[in-house]
Amino acid sequence: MHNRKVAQILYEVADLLELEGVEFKPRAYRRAAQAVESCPVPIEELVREGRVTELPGVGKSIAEKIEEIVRTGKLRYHEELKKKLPVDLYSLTQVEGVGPKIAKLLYEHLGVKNLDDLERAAREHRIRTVPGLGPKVEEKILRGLAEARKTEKRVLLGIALPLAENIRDKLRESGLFQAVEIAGSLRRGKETIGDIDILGISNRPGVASDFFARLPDVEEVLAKGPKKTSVKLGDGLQVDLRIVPEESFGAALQYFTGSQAHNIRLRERAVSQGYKLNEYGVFEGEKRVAGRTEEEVYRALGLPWIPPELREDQGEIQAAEEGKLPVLVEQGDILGDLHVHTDWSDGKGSLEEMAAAAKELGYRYIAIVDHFRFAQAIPGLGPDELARQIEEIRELNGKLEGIRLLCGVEANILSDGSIDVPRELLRELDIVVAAVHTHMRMPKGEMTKRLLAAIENEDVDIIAHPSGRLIGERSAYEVDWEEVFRRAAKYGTILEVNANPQRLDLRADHIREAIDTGVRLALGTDAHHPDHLAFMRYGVLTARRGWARARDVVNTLSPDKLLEVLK
Ligand code: DGT
Ligand code: CA
Ligand code: CA
Repeated sequence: MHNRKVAQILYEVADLLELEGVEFKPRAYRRAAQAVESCPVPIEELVREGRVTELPGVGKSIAEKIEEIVRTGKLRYHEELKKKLPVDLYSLTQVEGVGPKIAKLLYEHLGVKNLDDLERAAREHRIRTVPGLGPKVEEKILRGLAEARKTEKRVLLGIALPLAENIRDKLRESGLFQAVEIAGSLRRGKETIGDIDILGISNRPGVASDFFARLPDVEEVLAKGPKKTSVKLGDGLQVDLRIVPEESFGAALQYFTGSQAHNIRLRERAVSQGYKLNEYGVFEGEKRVAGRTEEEVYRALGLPWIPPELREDQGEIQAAEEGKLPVLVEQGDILGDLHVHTDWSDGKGSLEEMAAAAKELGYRYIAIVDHFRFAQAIPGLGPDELARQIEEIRELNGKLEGIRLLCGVEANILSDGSIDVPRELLRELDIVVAAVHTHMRMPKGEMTKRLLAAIENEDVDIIAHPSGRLIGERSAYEVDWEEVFRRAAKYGTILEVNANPQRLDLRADHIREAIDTGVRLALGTDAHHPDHLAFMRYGVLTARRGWARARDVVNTLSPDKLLEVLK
């Protein structure tokens, strides 16, 4: 039972409960599903060790349900709920334009149970005949279907990267390779990964390929040869290992890192300069003039080395040519995490534990921004608790060495754009993060107004996960981004790059647009557990894909400078 499968059942329970008009519970199940999905250890292991409640957002009751799923492969509660709507709700709601309510309508009127049914109904123009739906909805669903088919089998960066690094390290340690590197979309830091590409140099390619094919994570060998071996891992992810000659390793690394669009552009450049470029090298006639390293390949084409995160044919080759490549922000530039939860709200670590974990990472500060409770049953601090937490943090800061906790809150942006935390409390805080957590399906104009109101609110420092998307799970709000970025720049409101692998929000192209408009960014992991602080790397990768430099990111500043900016 893989984590993903368990998460799917929990997501379905959330949707089914929502359809029944149940309050709060859907959110709890969704949070649990996310926690299971992004948990780096197999859920079976947690069940075996009785540690399921360590997952953020998982209390005793949902933990028991997770245990039942792992034990029996299903959940009675889920089966019971499903009787009223026996459809593949999980897959259907992956399609943009199809939420649980529409899925229910489509089932009741057209008998749509799965993606194939949905596709048929859309193509035959039957969706527009359903009361309440129309041609516009039908078109949106058709577009969403094409997109869903494409992303169906893609895996989150945060899942794929640790898996790939683990394989890479085992290959390196085997002593059978002179070099091993990760290539493909993973090296470019893309938010989702189709398959893992690994390149190696080996003077014993046969033995080396065998070793790879026999790694314990491998479930199935799809193809095996001295040059290329493809395998499938337990959770269905494919890994391609290519063994290439030393003299063309750089050219192969360049080629298999992609993107395809970048490669095509680079090849055109090579041709226009009288060269040939392929995965074996840069050639002048029959003579290889470069290929051993990537630097050599780019240099032969008159360019500096281009960071993989920029290789998307978005103007990077021209920037390289003009000597205008940005010096991208690096993990080492980040001096603190600006989005951290604790067990005061729905996190699993105490203030002390989160501080210790942050110190371990070499940080100088973290912002404690626990949820504010604006409605009952949503775990969060009330005004009195927040006031007490502020005192406790101040006291703790007196004792802690080498790390400083900033007092903050994650306030809710209500439907009218106002903030739910009382002003006099906001004034006590070092940092105020605000985010949308409810009423997410507002029309574009209203959602834009709502965000703008929060941006213009002088008490608000940072807008967290501005688009609200959950990759592969929930699409972003409809928002006029240009206007949001303009206003954020004008009012000096910082926008977050949420580093949680399921969010990566803002996303890369929005980051670039925001920076160009003059917006400053804050990187935060949204950690609900000490281990989550390590998500920062995904935020850094995403910021780099958005062409962000250290100076665009406020948490590269020293504690004093940061506090000045926040004032
Ligand atoms: P993915 O796996 O869908 O997340 O994305 P990539 O970029 O890893 O794509 P993949 O695994 O199909 O191929 C790895 C790289 O190899 C790709 O980024 C560029 C290069 N490549 C693959 N096929 C072609 C091709 O037909 N033409 C060119 N120019 N490059 C290719
Ligand atoms: Ca790939
Ligand atoms: Ca591949």
